[in-house]
Amino acid sequence: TPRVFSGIQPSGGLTLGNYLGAMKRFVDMQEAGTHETVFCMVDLHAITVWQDPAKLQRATRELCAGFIAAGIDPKKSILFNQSAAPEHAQLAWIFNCVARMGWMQRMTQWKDKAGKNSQNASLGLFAYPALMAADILIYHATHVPVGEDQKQHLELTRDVATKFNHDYGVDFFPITEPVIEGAATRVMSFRDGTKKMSKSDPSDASRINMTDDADTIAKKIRKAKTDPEALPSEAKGLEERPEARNLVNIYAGLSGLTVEQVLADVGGKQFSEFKPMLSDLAVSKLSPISTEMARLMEHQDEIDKILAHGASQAREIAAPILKKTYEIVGMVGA
Ligand code: AQP
Repeated sequence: TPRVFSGIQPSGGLTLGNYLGAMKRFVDMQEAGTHETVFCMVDLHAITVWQDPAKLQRATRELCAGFIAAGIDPKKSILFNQSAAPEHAQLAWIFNCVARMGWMQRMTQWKDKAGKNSQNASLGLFAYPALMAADILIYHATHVPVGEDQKQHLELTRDVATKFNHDYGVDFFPITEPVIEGAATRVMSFRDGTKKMSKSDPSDASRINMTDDADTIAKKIRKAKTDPEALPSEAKGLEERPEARNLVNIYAGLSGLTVEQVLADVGGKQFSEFKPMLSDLAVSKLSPISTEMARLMEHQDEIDKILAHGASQAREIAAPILKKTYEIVGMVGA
């Protein structure tokens, strides 16, 4: 069976962007049953920028709780944290030697996160996409569901696989397809419709956290930046209106309707009328998840057991692929 891999960083709490752009779609893929599904809390990626150790542990467990609360079933999907399967880091080293400096320098995430003082960024942040390629290719995953922001990294994953296969004269690593689908592949900040919603944005009002309560969700949506016009009745009318488009996309993502279907219903309404509708929908979809997350977080030992089991399942797939890679590369004792 073809295999799906995707990951989320435990670099803070989950946001609505992570949920709609990634997690909700992971659940759809698990339920479709057409692929073997492997989902990972990528803790090694998280430490490319400073993480307080105690907070990292908590965020990893909370992310695991989030996966389960959102509908990932550890009996149907492999669910684990990256560092518990050391094959990821081992393959990443090989890929560090395949990928080129110039490829990394072109990555917009590197440019955004390293900022002007890039000499002071970690070497790990620079090499991030090589580790991501390893995460995917250590499972020979063919499909990777992600948000729009990860598209460039997935192209690099394809470049790594192509160059490895070419350099060693093999047809070993698959050329992965990104799966970027749905109405909410790029959820934007509530304060700036041109910036993506992000867990590391210093402004809490810019995002909905999966752990926000109903009042907080309603308040953030009420205060979300908008323009003064009424909603259009066709998607075309959202083109020059990033904030309006964002809220409609979120509505579509949460309801499972298309943007056109949403606009057929709400076109002509003012935001004063649409925002409460969006709040009600968001609360009804997100509250059960946050309640379940909180319940699971009271059973840390169960979370740890699930993660340990997932890691052993993951390693069963990863170990032979790493062994074969070492053989191809010429490592004695592989
Ligand atoms: N705003 C978003 N809209 C749609 N999808 C999103 N994703 C993230 N933000 C949005 C998708 O979520 C998955 C996991 O992301 P990640 O945690 O690995 O890293 P990220 O993309 O860097 O997410 P954040 O929230 O912005 O984290 P920080 O602030 O730590 O960098 C990916 O599939 C991503 O596309």
